Amino acid sequence: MFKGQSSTSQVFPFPSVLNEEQAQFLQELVGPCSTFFEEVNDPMKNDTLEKVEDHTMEGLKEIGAFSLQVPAERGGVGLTNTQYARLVEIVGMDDLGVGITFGAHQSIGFKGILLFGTPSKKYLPKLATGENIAAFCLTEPASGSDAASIKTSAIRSPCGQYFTLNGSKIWISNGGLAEIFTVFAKTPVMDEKTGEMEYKITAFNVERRFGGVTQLVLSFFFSDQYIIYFFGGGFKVAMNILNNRRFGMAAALSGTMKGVIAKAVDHAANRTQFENKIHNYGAIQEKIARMAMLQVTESMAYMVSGNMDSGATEFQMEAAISQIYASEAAWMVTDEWIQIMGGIGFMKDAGVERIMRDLRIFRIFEGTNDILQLFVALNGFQNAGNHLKSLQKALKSPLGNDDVAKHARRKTGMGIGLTLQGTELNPELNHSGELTVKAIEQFGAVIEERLLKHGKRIIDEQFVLKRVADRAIDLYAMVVVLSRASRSLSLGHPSAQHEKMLCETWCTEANQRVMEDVKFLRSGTSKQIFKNVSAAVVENGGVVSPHPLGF
Ligand code: MYA
Repeated sequence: MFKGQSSTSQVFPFPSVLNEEQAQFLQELVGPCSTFFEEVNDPMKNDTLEKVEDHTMEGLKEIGAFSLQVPAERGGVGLTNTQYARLVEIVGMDDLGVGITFGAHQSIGFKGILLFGTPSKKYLPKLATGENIAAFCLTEPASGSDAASIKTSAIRSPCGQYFTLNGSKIWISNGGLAEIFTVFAKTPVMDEKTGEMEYKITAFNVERRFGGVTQLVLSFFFSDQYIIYFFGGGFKVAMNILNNRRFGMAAALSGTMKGVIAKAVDHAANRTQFENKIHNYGAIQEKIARMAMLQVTESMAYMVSGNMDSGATEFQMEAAISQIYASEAAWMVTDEWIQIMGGIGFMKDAGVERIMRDLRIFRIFEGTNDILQLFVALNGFQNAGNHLKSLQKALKSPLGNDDVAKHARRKTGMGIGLTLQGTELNPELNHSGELTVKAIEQFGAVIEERLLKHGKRIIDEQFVLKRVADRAIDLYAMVVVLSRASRSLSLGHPSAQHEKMLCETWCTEANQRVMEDVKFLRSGTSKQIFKNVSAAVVENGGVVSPHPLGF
């Protein structure tokens, strides 16, 4: 996309990765899992207690909910990413609070052990049964978004056998319950090139029983037999743990949205005002239709998990996109639910308030959406930048060079002949496919222009980066819903025409957003206004303009 090209092998056809046995196993789990959440879990009660009720925790452990992705031979349920996504949808529909408790345990708490640990039997059996709970300790009081700036130190003992960790970690989900911590700390490491000592991040497994854990402050003393991660490579370990689980957030939130939409529709179908059920009014209809369009989230979750199951290793951008999109969409859908319910929706007993409160953190934790937007945009620019280097070379001897010809055509707003023909795009969606490739071409053109203008300094252009990320999300969503709707049309699903409508509407609107932002990015004017206004407000310590009436 960032190169203005379409490379569709990972998105067409929509990944359907479960074999018969896996699909059957999943079916067997879905029923009991749904029943458990309907009959045992009480979200309101958990909320009042500010913890998951004990009997629910025990029940979750019994059904294996604490080891969903631990391989069966290591004591877990052994789910693929796609199977996991389906189950966490059920959790997200019922109670995000429970999702956070068991998500913090397995999707980040001990994910590092699963992904990078030696296959020892030391931790996993007890973590898999939920007898031991795990927590992920990265963030510190002075290190939030800037994760590489952590200060917690790990100093090796003179005998070389032990490490002492000192530092403070905050916002540790399950911090009070956990027995096993994945702790990120800086260790002095010799740089092989310069021969100088540098402080680099290493990930450590720490057990509470080592002692030295007080609230907020860690001070451990432990033997190095517990280090399982590459020395000095801990930053990437942290990032990869987060990359690996972002689709899970999208899946859980897709479940939340489905639950929310059902409740909003129930209200709209039964509430009468002005002598008519309110779902008959255009204003409500548009809200419901927009809520339904957010099935994009579901499609993204299964696209990313399917790609991961097929062995893709470079999915960090897609994973970040799915997290940003899902958390924004779920917030929007829930806000509209309140709006449809009116005053009743605002009251605690309606249950929306709890969901909204739980949802709010999803736009912040595991990387704020603002940081993830920068991540998506900068990665895309970096990728396009490598391509641009060869283009710049080619521009010096342009004759007969295909890339140069394409560059010239795009510059003048002409198409370069991108097409989704030849993929498994269903012909009924040809028009939406056209809108998508046109948007990709123009997006690629503007990326190239910005790179030529800013070069490496693009990193400082956050106004540009934010817009680029938003439009990259739109483009990815277009391709994903095209792929999903194509699959439904081709298989003759009963909902295929409905999915086609959603897809067409999404593609039309997303194309308009891309084209508008392409114009905006080319104009390059507004950012100075934002800078000036913000600088004045900050300097003034608040609103600058006096009261309009002078009092
Ligand atoms: S945990 C805390 C979450 N905290 C964060 O996410 C911190 C956000 N910050 C960052 O991600 C990084 O600091 C950023 C980079 C991105 C800003 N994948 O120079 P760099 C590589 C792979 O860009 P920086 C929490 O909230 C990069 O290519 N590689 O670094 C728990 C480069 O490599 P090289 C990556 O400018 C909440 C190198 O690293 C990635 O310092 C509880 C340096 O990069 C990446 N993503 O900052 C949740 N990023 O040197 C409960 C960078 O080779 C669970 N790199 O070029 C909830 C579950 C609910 C769901 C329910 C389920 C049931």
